[in-house]
Amino acid sequence: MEAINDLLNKKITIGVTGLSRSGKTVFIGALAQALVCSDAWGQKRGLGPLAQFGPIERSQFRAARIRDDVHAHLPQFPFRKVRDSLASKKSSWPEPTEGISRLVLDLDYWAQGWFKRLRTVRIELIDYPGEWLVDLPMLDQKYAEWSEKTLALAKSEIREPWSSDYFQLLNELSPDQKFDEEITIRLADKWTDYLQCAAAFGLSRNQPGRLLRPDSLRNSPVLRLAPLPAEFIESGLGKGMANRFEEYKKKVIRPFFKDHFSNLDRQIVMLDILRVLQQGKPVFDELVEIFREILPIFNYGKKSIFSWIAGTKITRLLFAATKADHVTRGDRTNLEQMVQRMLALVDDRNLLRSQTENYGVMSLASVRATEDRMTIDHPKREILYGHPADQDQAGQWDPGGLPLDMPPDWSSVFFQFLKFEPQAMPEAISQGYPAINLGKALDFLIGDDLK
Ligand SMILES: Nc1nc2c(ncn2[C@@H]2O[C@H](COP(=O)(O)OP(=O)(O)OP(=O)(O)O)[C@@H](O)[C@H]2O)c(=O)[nH]1
Ligand SMILES: [Mg+2]
Repeated sequence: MEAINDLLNKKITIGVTGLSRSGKTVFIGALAQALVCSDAWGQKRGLGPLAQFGPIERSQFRAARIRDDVHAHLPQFPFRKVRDSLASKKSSWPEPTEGISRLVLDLDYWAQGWFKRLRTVRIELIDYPGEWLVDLPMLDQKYAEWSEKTLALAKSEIREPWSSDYFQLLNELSPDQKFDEEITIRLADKWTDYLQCAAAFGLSRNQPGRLLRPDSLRNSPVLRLAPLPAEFIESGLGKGMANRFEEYKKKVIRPFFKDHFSNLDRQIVMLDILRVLQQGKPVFDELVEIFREILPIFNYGKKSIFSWIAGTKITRLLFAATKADHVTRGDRTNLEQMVQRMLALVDDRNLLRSQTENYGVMSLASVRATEDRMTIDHPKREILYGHPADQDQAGQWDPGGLPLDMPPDWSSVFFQFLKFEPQAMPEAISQGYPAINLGKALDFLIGDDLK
């Protein structure tokens, strides 16, 4: 009977992406825990981690179940590990994850109508690295052109300290170098080291993205790829690398968009805009640039210049400004507006804004690590109470205010990004974690499907 129901039930695939450390794992872990524990909040409307999720507010939601048996042959999102680290006595943030993983949940709800009917919607949450999306512009380029652009970027003031070893290695090679796997391995390794440093600083234009997040392709020859200067392009090495570049497009980038991205029905993009602000102008500028390059892919496959790749099915696209518990309450609306304005800056062809029903921006804290407080002294100010990772204990902190201009006036930005430890959450195992806008985000993504 379950097998028949499985066939009949509606299925929604939700992509969860964002650059490394943007909050994908915490989001999926917190959302699944909140759904599984939703009965704890059944009688308390407007409260709990899923407040503002329509089906709960309307008392239509019944229960959620994790389905370990569906896609049992594919890597599963480490739900239990994430829960155990956050909900243990001494809670801690979950470990970084790599590559793609999924979590399937069945959501039971009472459908509206003349008589009460119990229905099920299956959601599949897919965690995949935003670094893979960054490869999209490579599809339109030839190896020589890509090399030229990528090396110019590597020489920029901010990136140059990390790329100098790579240029040093190039200096040791002759422009008529033969193709040799030993050399491609050394080049790709050095290029990867450089990309890792740039990514750790928060820079986002890191290609090829799979070198940072290889997942199942780790150690495969197709990833022995790095850019070469113009004088190498006609050499054996240059021709071999150009072939590898085409192979990378054919075997890595295209299959990702065709077989995976094209199957997503909804998409949430996690944006750690606070960290970007903290890191300053070069990091902000790169984020804007990369968004400009990849945004057309989200144009729901209609008039997208990339619709030939797959034609995406994505009908709802949410940009979430994560870690919203790092700013004071009054600044959370500013946080959303910052992302709105950044997207407006990028979306000059109005691809997104012409479809406002289907696209949204929200500030989000999937697991809230701070509390909102006011100072005792006059004039009273909003501040945060929490435990920064580099302090012995919890206390009150003023993170400063968010800039209101877009692009920000960098000379007057005063915002301090403190990394907070999660609070001890003994009730989380049965009630989920405290959150900001988690239910609202879920409502935007699937609220209308549970009516
Ligand atoms: N205060 C707070 N911190 C958060 C929140 N979400 C994520 N973080 C912080 O951001 C870090 C990264 O979060 P993850 O969810 O692991 O990020 P990710 O996108 O899965 O990162 P990768 O697995 O490296 O790709 C966490 O270890 C926390 O320090 C949140 O809602 N509130
Ligand atoms: Mg992760």
